Amino acid sequence: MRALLFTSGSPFARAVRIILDEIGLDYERREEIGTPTAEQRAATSPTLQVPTFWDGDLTLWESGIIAEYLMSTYAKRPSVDPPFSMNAFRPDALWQDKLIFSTIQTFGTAATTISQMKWTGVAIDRNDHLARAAQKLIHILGWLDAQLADPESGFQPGCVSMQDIFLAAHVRFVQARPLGIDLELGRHEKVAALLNRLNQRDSFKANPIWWWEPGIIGYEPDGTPVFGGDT
Ligand SMILES: N[C@@H](CCC(=O)N[C@@H](CS)C(=O)NCC(=O)O)C(=O)O
Repeated sequence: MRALLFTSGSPFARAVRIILDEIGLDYERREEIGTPTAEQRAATSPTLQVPTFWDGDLTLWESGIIAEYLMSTYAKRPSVDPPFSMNAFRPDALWQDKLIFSTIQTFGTAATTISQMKWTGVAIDRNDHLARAAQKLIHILGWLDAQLADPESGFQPGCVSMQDIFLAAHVRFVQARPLGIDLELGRHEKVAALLNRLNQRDSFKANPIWWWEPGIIGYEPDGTPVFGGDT
């Protein structure tokens, strides 16, 4: 049994779904609609977060761990140009790749914290820590842009890396919500070019991120939001 628990909007889970497609693995999609109780979430992970992944007897949470597991366990790579990397972290650039990945995950944590706080009543302009988190996003993007060799390369030149995929998932998450954050992608041309290329891949098209704001309860097949409920 292979299965993934996720919410439609989670950028961490979206990156894992894209990686599952890049590797060509079938899995049961356990998509969560609505907000489960803490006890319900605790049944699948002590962090109370998604994604959680099951593969046979193994249960994993933390999206980076799931991605690393998938890449090191499954060697199959469908032929796509450029190919999906064989390595989560290249042996000859181990610490560089790890540092870039951790920094990208810090970007994702800052972005999802801003989002969760906004929908629970605290916007960026009302809280100094959230304002700092928004500044962090811009600084991280600037640093990541400087790590890319040129506008044609990702973080592992010659292939698509998990670093590329997670960054794209996090940036597109910020852009798909009314958070009041301008990521100034025009100032980060190498990142912008990378994200535009990734948008063309089948794995990204099969796992789209759609606009979300309070009141949206679902989507038409083309991504048009369906409004309902009382929020
Ligand atoms: N470090 C975790 C972060 C996952 C995460 O933040 N998931 C969010 C959805 S995007 C979540 O489940 N939030 C609910 C909560 O934190 O209570 C990972 O990489 O999997």
